[in-house]
Amino acid sequence: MTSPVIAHVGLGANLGDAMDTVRQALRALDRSPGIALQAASRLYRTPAWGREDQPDFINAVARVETRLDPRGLLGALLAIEADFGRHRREGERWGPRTLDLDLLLYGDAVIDEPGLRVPHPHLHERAFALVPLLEIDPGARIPGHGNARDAVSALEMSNIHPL
Ligand code: PH2
Ligand code: MG
Ligand code: MG
Repeated sequence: MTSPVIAHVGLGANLGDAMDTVRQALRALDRSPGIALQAASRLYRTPAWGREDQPDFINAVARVETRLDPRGLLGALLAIEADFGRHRREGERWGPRTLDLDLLLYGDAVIDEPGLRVPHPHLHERAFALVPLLEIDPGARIPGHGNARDAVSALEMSNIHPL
């Protein structure tokens, strides 16, 4: 436990009823001890990034206030993923998932530890995360990369559709 910090969480799903899953996951985040939901973006339909042979994703970004330290917050995110029936398997990198919760930003912290990298190492190159992030926080900064607004301007955004 620490004094309250603002963190941003990316939500993604592309198996089952992905819209319902993301909406329920936002509520689950807010109910999770030590985490208060401050703002949530709209839901977006986005083409799969990294591995294109899979269904479109539903993505959103949440701003939370948390008293958990980064490890504690990550643990809470993994627990919510598991509650939604996500089973991690070998070799599933960038593959389809019932629910993915990614720690995108934790205040202005820069962390590079096994299993915990903040800012999320791909945030600055993913329009599916940057567009919803900018919707709720137009001035967002990515430590080590500058303004989120500048990062997104280099990316294809025309296929990121709010629902
Ligand atoms: N997540 C990935 C890999 N590719 N593509 C989109 N559009 N949205 C995602 O959330 C996503 C992805 C790995 O977590
Ligand atoms: Mg992810
Ligand atoms: Mg993840």
